[in-house]
Amino acid sequence: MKKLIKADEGEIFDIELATDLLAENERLAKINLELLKKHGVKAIDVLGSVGSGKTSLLEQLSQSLKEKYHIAVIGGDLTTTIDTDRIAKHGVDVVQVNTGKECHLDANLVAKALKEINLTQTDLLFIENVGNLICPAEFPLGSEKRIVVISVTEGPFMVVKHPFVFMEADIVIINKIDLAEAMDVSIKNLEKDVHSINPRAVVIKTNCRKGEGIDRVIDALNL
Ligand SMILES: Nc1nc2c(ncn2[C@@H]2O[C@H](COP(=O)(O)OP(=O)(O)OP(=O)(O)O)[C@@H](O)[C@H]2O)c(=O)[nH]1
Ligand SMILES: [Mg+2]
Repeated sequence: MKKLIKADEGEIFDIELATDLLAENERLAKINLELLKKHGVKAIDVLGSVGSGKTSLLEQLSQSLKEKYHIAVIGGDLTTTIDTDRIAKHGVDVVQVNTGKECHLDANLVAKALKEINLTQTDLLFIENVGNLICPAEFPLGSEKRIVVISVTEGPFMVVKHPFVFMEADIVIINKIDLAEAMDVSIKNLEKDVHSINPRAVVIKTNCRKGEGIDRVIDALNL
């Protein structure tokens, strides 16, 4: 026998506090966006599940774009500085935000991080969120564009199981294409799943370890 329980909107824990929290986050995200615009900084969110290749993508983008733009990266991670240490090696500015137990960045944390960045001399800001396809979707940070990174090693149902994060994506990266055959995952089907949720999303296949497909990401960002 198979049973399904669906929570109704507003049920149990979905109380006013949550609504207020999301509204307050949205208000702060707008302030971040204004501040970034005022300084001419183009900000791009990078979301994706754990280990999908977010930091590898940012290493590739930093390496390719650092001569043309002054780049800053905010890295969200529960407790470590591993990712921002990797990115800093490419000669760009980094700010690590440790969220402790929180599974996502929020606009308030990003506002704090922005205070640590010289916005006047920054052209491009990438924000790597905590690895997670669920919570970050609900918390805008003040960016202009959203990249979602998935990889074939997460299996064939990654997209259909997490529709919300894909609805707001401008670019969806299907990473680790070198492992698709070994994982027996159809890249074509993943792409179809993305477009059935969000027809306007640009889908790009990459191998972020080797730099394959990075040029297309740069084109899609109009950089
Ligand atoms: N084979 C292969 N490995 C990759 C590719 N991209 C990233 N990796 C590897 O996958 C692992 C995780 O990559 P990261 O870039 O750290 O992933 P992440 O999404 O930043 O991970 P978290 O921040 O921990 O969620 C690393 O060992 C990378 O070298 C790829 O295209 N192909
Ligand atoms: Mg990372």
